Amino acid sequence: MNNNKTDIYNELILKDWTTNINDNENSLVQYNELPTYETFIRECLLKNRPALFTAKCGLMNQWSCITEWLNKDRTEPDFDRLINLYGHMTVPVTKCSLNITEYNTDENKLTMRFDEFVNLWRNNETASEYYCKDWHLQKMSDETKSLFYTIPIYFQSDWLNEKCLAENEDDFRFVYMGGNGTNTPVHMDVLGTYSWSANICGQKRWRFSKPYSIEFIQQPGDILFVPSEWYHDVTNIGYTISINHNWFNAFNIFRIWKHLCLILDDIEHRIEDCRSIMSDTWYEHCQLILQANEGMNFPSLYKLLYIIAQRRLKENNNEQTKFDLWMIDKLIQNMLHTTAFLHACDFDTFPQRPKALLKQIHSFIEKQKQ
Ligand SMILES: O=C(O)CCC(=O)C(=O)O
Repeated sequence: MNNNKTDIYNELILKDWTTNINDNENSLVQYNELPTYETFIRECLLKNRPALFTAKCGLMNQWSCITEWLNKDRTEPDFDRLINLYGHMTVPVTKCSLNITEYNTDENKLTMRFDEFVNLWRNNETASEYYCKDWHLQKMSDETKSLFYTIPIYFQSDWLNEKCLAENEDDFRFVYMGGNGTNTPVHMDVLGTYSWSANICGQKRWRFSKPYSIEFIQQPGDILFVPSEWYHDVTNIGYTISINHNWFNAFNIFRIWKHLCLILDDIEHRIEDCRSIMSDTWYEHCQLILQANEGMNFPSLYKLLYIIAQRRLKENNNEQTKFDLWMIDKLIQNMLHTTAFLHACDFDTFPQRPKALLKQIHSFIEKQKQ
């Protein structure tokens, strides 16, 4: 079944699908069998609603990390094998303790050799403290050509990682390994992105707290879709391994843009008093702070849109290509009406000026109509 084929894109373009989706679905969709991609779009992406693909869907059945990383009965990590495979690598580790509830503070972050981490992990069965997280293992493994999982179709349209891989930059594809009680405090994902989290072993207790409270346990073999801008915290139960991506695409790109605009507003307020002394460079300075805080600013978001657009323009025309280009067009037009974008960006330094890119997209779309 090619469940990627769908007419929904034309329908959304015709309706001029508004990007202001209200998060008014307060429950988790549970899939025990595979929905079509179109069903997932309608039930989750358009409604910004969380979904759990349970192990019954079999999305992870063929993943080699299950056979490579777990013991024979697939209940726990095969610690020795993991050390054999990755023991020499340096990994990011967070020291979890009950009195640190703030998300992503530097004071509890460290790095260590992976074999050192595994020994701490395996010897603290009941009360683990060290959580190996945000490990870019897939990117490192790409170099040795060993792919240990495949991305389910529902999450394949991913502009963020597509751009990072095309530009050979740090990506947003992570492996997490931790013991009982290790946790990630309440947060919203970086830039307001979506995430998906596939549980390889152990259990994870998820709590969504905003905009709605939902609590549930993710079992091994379950994959969770986390919508944009939903606050959540996660606690591991037992020896837990998971794979997780942050991502965005045509369905939440306006949320990313609005998120950047909101953070910029805040930055502008905070350094308003320097405005008169900095005059010309004040807008640029705000963008520098935005980039430092969020890992993205207006010029770098534009560059991402340019890269995705150029890749789509080279593709065979299909409905999804057209939809992606249509959304990029909408967003760039919106950016061109934003004062800070016009003031802070030197279009001469861009790989292509925004108006020229819009023209190229329009002529591609017109050509397809003929
Ligand atoms: O698994 C974790 O500890 C955190 C994962 C998470 O926050 C996410 O996938 O958005």
